[in-house]
Amino acid sequence: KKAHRVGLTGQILIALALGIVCGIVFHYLIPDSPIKTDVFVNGIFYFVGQAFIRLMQMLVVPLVLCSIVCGAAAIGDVKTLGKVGIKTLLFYICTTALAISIALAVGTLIAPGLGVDTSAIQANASTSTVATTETSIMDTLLGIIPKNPFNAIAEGDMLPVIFFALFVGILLAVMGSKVENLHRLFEQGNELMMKMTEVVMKVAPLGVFCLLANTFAKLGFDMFVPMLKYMGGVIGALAIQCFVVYAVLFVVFTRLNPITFFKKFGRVMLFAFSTSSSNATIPLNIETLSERVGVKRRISSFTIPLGATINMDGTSIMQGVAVVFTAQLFGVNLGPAEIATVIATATLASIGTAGVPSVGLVTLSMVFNSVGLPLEGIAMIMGIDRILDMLRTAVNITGDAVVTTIVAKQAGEFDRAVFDDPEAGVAVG
Ligand code: DAS
Repeated sequence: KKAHRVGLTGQILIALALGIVCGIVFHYLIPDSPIKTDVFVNGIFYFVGQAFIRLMQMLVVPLVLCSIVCGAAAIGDVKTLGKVGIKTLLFYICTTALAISIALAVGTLIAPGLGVDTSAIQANASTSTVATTETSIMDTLLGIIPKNPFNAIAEGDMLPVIFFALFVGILLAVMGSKVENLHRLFEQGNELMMKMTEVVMKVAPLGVFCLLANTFAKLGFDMFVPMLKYMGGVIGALAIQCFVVYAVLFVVFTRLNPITFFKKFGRVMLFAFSTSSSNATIPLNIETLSERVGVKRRISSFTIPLGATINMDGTSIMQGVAVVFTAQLFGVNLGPAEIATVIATATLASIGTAGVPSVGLVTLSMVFNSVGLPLEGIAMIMGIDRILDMLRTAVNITGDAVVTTIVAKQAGEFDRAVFDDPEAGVAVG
């Protein structure tokens, strides 16, 4: 399974490189002609690229609806863990809010999208719904409560859908056996949508190739610097979250040495990096925390699977930087209401979506829609997303493990001798 997954990642990375080379060749070496522009750049490349983006968009509403209902139902079970569960939830939500703030700050600081003439891409921007009306924060907050949830679902108006899904999920947990068939229905829907995401990602290499060939054929090398700055911004914010925020939280709340923790936990980060899947990393995460860090399974067996679904700090970092990058690229002004909407949508979306490869990209189109950002911005981001997905998944599961260690130590479910023993769990291999 792992070999297969790396295979898809490898294909996407090759498609990324070939797409850029092809776009550059078209831009600089092939003279303008109807064949070049109508058959290729605005023909095949544009069509296949947009078809791939629409496939990803098709997943958003059903995937987020089912996964947030299931995620909320899992939270609804938090009674079983009581105080520890509530504390875990608070840490998860605070670290995600911190992550987004860091991402928005880094994105604004590095300004990857400024100074690029994207008129060439915007020629097709007719499909983009750039935010025109300045919505007030009051209207934004009121808009979260749906007058008709089915209408919100039909229109893909995601904040009210998320609000309704959270409500349904928590009631499914509270009502228990009375609604077990409905609960099972959402769980099976969630399984189906995660499988559909996996299937759609199989055509990612073709989609990525065409998206990048189209973008670079239009913009040439002008697009290199913004793309590299975008990647630098995401990687920088991920590093701050992982090695500053988590290290500080670890020291403040456990009084233990964070370097010891990262040394023992490194193999889990590597596994998450290579699989791009938090879900796939759950077993190794729980085992490493138990055998090498000293966290009792009674705690981690609940907080790690929960974190893999509702705590995706790395994903929200990518989404925060991507929003700022695209707004800069297309000159969309994000007011306080838009920023609040982005933070709410990205946080709530990351609570819902399960940890499978590229799920952050699926919900990204939802975050863009919530503030009317043009989908052309996604084309650029989608091409290089696989590399960032590997890195942000490693950060996602590290956040889960740091919070779990803090909560376990404070609940007395922590074996200090294991943590202090450099040889602990090494034999486990
Ligand atoms: N790959 C997802 C995960 O497993 C993260 C993402 O797609 O953003 O956490």
